[in-house]
Formats: sequence, C-alpha cells, structure tokens
Amino acid sequence: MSDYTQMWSSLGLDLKGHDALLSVLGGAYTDIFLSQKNRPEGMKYFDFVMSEVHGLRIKELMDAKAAGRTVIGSYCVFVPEELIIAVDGVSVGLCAGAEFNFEGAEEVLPRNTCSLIKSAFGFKLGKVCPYLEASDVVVGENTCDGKKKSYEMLKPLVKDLYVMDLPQMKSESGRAMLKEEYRKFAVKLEKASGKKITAESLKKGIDIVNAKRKAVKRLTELRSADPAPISGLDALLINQVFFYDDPVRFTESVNKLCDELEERVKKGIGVFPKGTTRLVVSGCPMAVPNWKLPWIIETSSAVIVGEESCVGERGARWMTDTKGKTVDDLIDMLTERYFQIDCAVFTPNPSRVEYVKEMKKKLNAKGIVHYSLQFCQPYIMESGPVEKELEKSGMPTLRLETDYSQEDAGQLKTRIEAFIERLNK
Ligand code: BJ8
Repeated sequence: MSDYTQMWSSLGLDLKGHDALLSVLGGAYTDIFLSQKNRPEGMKYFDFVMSEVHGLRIKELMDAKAAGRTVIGSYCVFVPEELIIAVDGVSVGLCAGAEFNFEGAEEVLPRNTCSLIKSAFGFKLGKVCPYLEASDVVVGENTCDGKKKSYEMLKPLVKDLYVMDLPQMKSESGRAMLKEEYRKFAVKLEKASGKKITAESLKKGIDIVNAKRKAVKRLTELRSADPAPISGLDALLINQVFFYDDPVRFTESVNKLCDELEERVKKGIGVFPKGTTRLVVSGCPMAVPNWKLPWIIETSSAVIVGEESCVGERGARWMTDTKGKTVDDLIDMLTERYFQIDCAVFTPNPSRVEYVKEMKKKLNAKGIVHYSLQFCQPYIMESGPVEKELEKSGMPTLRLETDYSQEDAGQLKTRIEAFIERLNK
C-alpha cells in the first residue's frame, strides 16, 4: 500500500489508533481469507479492495470531493443509494464490525448496547474511520431504539447528521411515511450537493443500483450448487464490499467472478468437497471485519450457502422498477422496493421467516443458524418465534447470540459442531 499518512492526517485520523486497527485488520484478513483453499481467481479483486480499503478507496473519495461530488455515509439499507447517485454523490456504508475503543463508546452509551453501535461510536471517538471523516453528510435512521437514540449522541460529533424517520409497520400509512421520508431525503441531498434530481438522473441511479443487486443475486443463485463454488466467507466479503466500492466497478467484478463460478459449477469444482454440510445464516448484519461466526462455521466442516441479512439477501434481493416519467413516480417505485425489506424492527414481520424457509429450500441447506448480536432487541426477540416456526417446518435451527469479542469463540465452536453433528445423524 502507498503512503497515505498525509491523507489520513488531513482527515483528522488518530494515526496511532488507525495503524493499530489496520494491523489487526490485515492480520485477521490474512488468517481468515487468504488461508482458504480453492478460492476463485476472481476473489483477487476483492483482496485488493480490502488491502486498499482505507487507502486507494479513500483517495478516490477525496478526489470525488475535490471534483465537487458529495459523500454520503449511512448505517442502514433503508437509505437509498439510488437517490445519492441521482445527485452524482457517493454512498458509503459506515457500519463497523470491530471491537475497537469500546471503553470510549461505553462512556457515552450504555454498556448493554449492541456491538454494531458501540463499534461505530468507538471508531468515531477513536478517530479511526476515514469513511466517516470523509462523509459530508451522515445519515441516521429511526430503526431500533439503540440506533435511534445513539444518533442524538452522534449529532454533535459529526458535521452534518441527517436523521431519516422510518415506519415500523407495513401499513398504508407506513408506506406513505416512507415515501414522504424519501422525498425529504431527496431535498436534503439536493441542498447538500447543489444538484437537482431529475427523472433521468434518478433513473440512472436506479439502473446502476439494480445492476449491482442483480450481480449479487446471480452470485446467490450460483451458491445453490453442490459443491458450493465459493465459500460463505468470500460471499460475505463481497456483500460487505457492496457498501464501500464504486458501484459500477463492483458490478463488473462480481459479474466476472460469477462467470468463473459458472464454469466451476459446470465442472463440479468447489471450495469444500461435495456433500459438505450446508447452512444458511439468518439475523443481524455482519459489517467488516466481523467474520467471527462464518470463520468458525467454515472451519467446522460446514459451508455457508446464504445470508438472510442486510449484508446479504435482505440488502440485495429486490429490484426497483423504473416505470414512471417523473421524479415523484420514481420515488414511488423506490418506496415500493424498500418497503419490502423485512428487518426485525417491523412489527409484525412474518415475511422474514417465510423467506428463510425459501432460502433453505432454494440453496439446499441442511440447517439454519440464527445469529443475533447481544443486546439487539429486535433480532433477539424475533429469534424465538423464528426458531419455533423453522423447527416446526422441519428445518433444524441453531440460535446464537454473540458480540464482537473473541471470548466466546470456543463456546460457539462447540455449539456449532454439535449442531452439525445433529444435522448429519
Ligand atoms: S434494515 S437490520 S441495516 S436497522 S444489531 S443496530 S438492529 S440493536 S442493524 Fe439494521 Fe437497517 Fe434493520 Fe438492516 Fe439495532 Fe440490532 Fe444493533 Fe442493528
């Protein structure tokens, strides 16, 4: 990696803390990803992206800003990238997946806050996230209580925090509210960027994001083969890079990888032997570098073939229709698309478990691992009924609760191995 010290200093990063974070990240990446056998060649692109995730990609963001483009950071798949692209902006995900500076985070947040939120605060207070520091606008959203209230604490720490209100019920008034919020967000983006959203620019945004989602969908479908042509770890990584990379380049790289995977499927080449126990993971999103659970699973003689998560199917499975002549028509289409997201913050939320069932069948999985972050009320609350319903439908389910620490790794491994044994009896 080139020397980006100057750029990181200009963003106000704490260089010592940042170096420490990068060295942990680099070490984990080598141990977890580069040690895998039979990886597709196409993963080299994603290895490169990860090696430059705080380098070249940040330089691209800085160049974009210098050219007059606006960088918008966000924490949720309800924030439409299509609208950001419509003002020629750059969308970046800000969710963090590392246990960094939790002591600092716990000075402003209750200890019983989920790791995802604590990590975002730890990164902000420790000044180690160049994506956050490069963002002209940070978008929060009213989803779970933890996020909703923590944005109040985040507001004085960032230059421009915009909070989007979101419905919690799939009702007609909920739909109308979502549309209104997207309208307001469009106005905010126009103000922040100084650019007008037109039907053409929004349609372009929709096309770019649809293409990106289609590529990920193609990848998902290829994972139904046995042997699986790609590991769950690598597929998760692609779903994580989805939130950082240039969308057009990302789409091309995923499609290129899928061409290779198609060949692998034809030839019966896989990362693990045919017949390896296949699992679907469902639950909370896993942000970079939260690779603990998939790593444990895939070093326990099983392969993950699908993720029912916002960093996975829930983030990418629906497309947006482009019918409509006006910006308002297209915002209607966006609303239709995003209103389908079955996050556990919705009540009731029956479509989520139905989709887990569908995924299990489509992907020929043997069982489901339900993953919740500790203190995540929406997903933990939903995990009981989800497990019950899946087991009732003859789908073995393992319910896990964990955090970003490594302390429970041994215990998780024991439970996962016992679950795999149960599946193979
Ligand atoms: S649409 S899943 S990205 S809100 S883990 S912070 S829920 S306490 S992340 Fe999410 Fe949007 Fe929903 Fe998806 Fe709260 Fe739970 Fe923490 Fe979570």
